[in-house]
Amino acid sequence: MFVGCILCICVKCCCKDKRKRKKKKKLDKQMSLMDVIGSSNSALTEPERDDSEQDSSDMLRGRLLYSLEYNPQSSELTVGVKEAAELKAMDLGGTSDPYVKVYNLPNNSKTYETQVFRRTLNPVFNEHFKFQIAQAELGDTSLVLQVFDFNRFSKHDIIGELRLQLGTVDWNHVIEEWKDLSEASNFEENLGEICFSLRYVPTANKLSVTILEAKNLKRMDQGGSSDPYVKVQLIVDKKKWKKKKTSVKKRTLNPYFNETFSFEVRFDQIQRVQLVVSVWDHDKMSRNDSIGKVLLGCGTSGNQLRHWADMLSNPRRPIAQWHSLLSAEQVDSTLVLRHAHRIPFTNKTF
Ligand SMILES: [Ca+2]
Ligand SMILES: [Ca+2]
Repeated sequence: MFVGCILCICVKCCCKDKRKRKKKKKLDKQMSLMDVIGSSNSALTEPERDDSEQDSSDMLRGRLLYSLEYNPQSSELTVGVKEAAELKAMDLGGTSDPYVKVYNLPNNSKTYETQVFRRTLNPVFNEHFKFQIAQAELGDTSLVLQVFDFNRFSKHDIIGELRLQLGTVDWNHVIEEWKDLSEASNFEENLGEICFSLRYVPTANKLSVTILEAKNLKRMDQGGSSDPYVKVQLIVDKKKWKKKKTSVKKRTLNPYFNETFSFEVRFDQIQRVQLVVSVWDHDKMSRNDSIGKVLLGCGTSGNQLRHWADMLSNPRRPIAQWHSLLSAEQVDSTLVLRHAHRIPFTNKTF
């Protein structure tokens, strides 16, 4: 079943991009091979290389050996980053300086990094990282392992990544396996996270949004920093409605705001409201750049929908939550494509 789920994920990811068709073929082949040999989750499986792919060198990013273990008593996920093999050479001279970044989505409250190994394509990391994740949240969590090439004087290059949906994992065994790295989806690049609280008071027709803080924001300026501020916007029936802004925090990637904005939203409107929280980099000399956005309200899903629903089911109480920022294009496409995806609530809530 685990193998089947992995196959589904792989097929889903790969179908998105025609260029990845070859890769899909290869993964299918590997998966069916694993099926045939009946490899269990606990077994150390080493996928066979497919010779037909040797000529398309840009597809080969290398592979990673990782382990996963979950302790439900302590709600602790232990991720082992063991070793990588045949990594793609990113530097002149045919080598790389690899390290691995580990975090989980959507609640990436913690990002770990391994040590950097200089000039090798086959690093042995043997490092373990622990995350606190409640058992009930495992199903919605994806673990991201990204292999980077360290560069002293320029931006680090991403070599490849693994995205593991923890909901499909059989936790009865310790998992340890090799997987081929995929091309990193820059669609979901790490833009940073934002924490804000929502409070709805139906009797006062008041929606309050408190922008608390942000962290690990993307560097937008030459000096390696950003000047962040946050815009809060309400949208009703696809029409932009009301907008407020925080102050600008100079030269920081981890700003603290604690600024509250209140909007008048009637009880009959709250089901049709969408809230866009966007983080911007202020620039004195040029147009301000968008760092990332979060969309809440009807038509959203996962973590965003949960926060909105928590607010609705706890009237008068401020509910704070962290969110990963998404790219502006990603959020705008959701806005256009949204359906009337109503949040279930009952009158007894109010
Ligand atoms: Ca390098
Ligand atoms: Ca700036």
